[in-house]
Amino acid sequence: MFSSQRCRATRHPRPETVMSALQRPTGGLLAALAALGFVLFANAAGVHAYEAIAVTDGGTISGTVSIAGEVPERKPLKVIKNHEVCGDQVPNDTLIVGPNKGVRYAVVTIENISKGRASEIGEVHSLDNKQCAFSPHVLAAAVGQWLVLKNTDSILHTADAISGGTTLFNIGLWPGREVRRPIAYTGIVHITCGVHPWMSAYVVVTDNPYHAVTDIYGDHQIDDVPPGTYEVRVWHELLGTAEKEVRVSPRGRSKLDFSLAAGKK
Ligand SMILES: [Cu+2]
Repeated sequence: MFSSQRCRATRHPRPETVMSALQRPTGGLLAALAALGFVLFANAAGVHAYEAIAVTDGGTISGTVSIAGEVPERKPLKVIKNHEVCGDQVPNDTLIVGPNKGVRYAVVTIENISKGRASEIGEVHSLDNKQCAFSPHVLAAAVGQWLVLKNTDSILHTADAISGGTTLFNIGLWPGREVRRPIAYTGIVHITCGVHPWMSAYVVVTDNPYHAVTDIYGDHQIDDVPPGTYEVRVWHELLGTAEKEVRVSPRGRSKLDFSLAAGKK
């Protein structure tokens, strides 16, 4: 869902695909990590390499993701255990609609970008278990960064990651525990808690830094985009995906709005 057609085969790599990708010179470490269950997600970078360059005249893509038509009701999620910590219900983050029907937690990515600003290698993204919900509910990251799974609640949670039908890890998170995982592979990772079935989060991983998660207004912004024409995609866990072509001019600002229909997915 987050790669161009050309790269479709690498989107949710099967183990053998991963292994062939890991036969590159840098693959030894990744292969070892994968064998230990330490690698979050894989990108066959030899097939779809992203090249970091200096961007001096980049433009900005920004706009709003909104929901079309009637907004479906999303009831709070019912708590079925650990009421003493979780209460009787927790907020439903699967569809959050803000002012002017803006949609929170949609992820905007540039699909066909092969060159651009370097990602912040080593950047750490935190995914906390807080009041019986993952926080944040959705985050975007780039290959070469880290995911730190935390638990600030006083009860056991787990973080179980799956992508394209492949289990990436199952981690028991006792209170106060923090576990780091390298983000090595592109794709959409769904994370759930094995103890509390209502808990869910997504991590969208790209091989470049050009991604944005919408805020409560549905707003997104992607900066420092090299001039050119791009295919930009939005993804939302319930509203599905949409794509639009956008032209970015030197130091220009390209407006890009998406309207996603409820019930599409
Ligand atoms: Cu939990």
